[in-house]
Amino acid sequence: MTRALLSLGSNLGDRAGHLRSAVASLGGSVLLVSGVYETPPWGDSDQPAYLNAVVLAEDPDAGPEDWLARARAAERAAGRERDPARRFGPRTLDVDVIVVWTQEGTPMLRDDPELTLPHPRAHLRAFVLRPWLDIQPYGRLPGHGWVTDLLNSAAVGADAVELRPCPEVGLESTL
Ligand code: PH2
Ligand code: MG
Ligand code: MG
Repeated sequence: MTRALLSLGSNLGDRAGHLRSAVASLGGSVLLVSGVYETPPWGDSDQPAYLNAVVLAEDPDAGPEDWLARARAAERAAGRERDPARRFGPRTLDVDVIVVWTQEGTPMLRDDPELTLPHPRAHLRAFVLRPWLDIQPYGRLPGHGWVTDLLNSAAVGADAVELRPCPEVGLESTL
């Protein structure tokens, strides 16, 4: 059994619909769904605002590579097209595997070009940390500490105030 924290992001097309489809595609493995936030684009400002959320999921059989495969399947289903020239460019759906824990709660590590765990930039991304705080008030990012402290750090705090909660999307009510 593993648990995975997955981040969802969309800034093209029916953004809320893409997030909803991603949660639906994860099916019965979904334990918790965060609120949705509209967030200014990070890394490449020349693109529309994103909707972001996170999901905590659990599966008796899935390992880290299975979570990655499920993330990619959800992206494909949303018609995701990868532009190799624009790593941080716009996308219909992005599903990133942020942390995977064993049954005992030990974070699993991966250092692979296809999958780095924990996600190497999660500690810098308010659009991952803020929704994560919604569902795990005592969440810890392995190697970086408490989610709540990271959100208050100088690097992330300025971005965190720019996030707009979107209760009208109601993603958490899809459970
Ligand atoms: N994803 C990116 C690049 N920039 N900015 C926001 N606000 N949210 C995202 O999910 C995001 C981004 C590439 O994965
Ligand atoms: Mg991403
Ligand atoms: Mg991604």
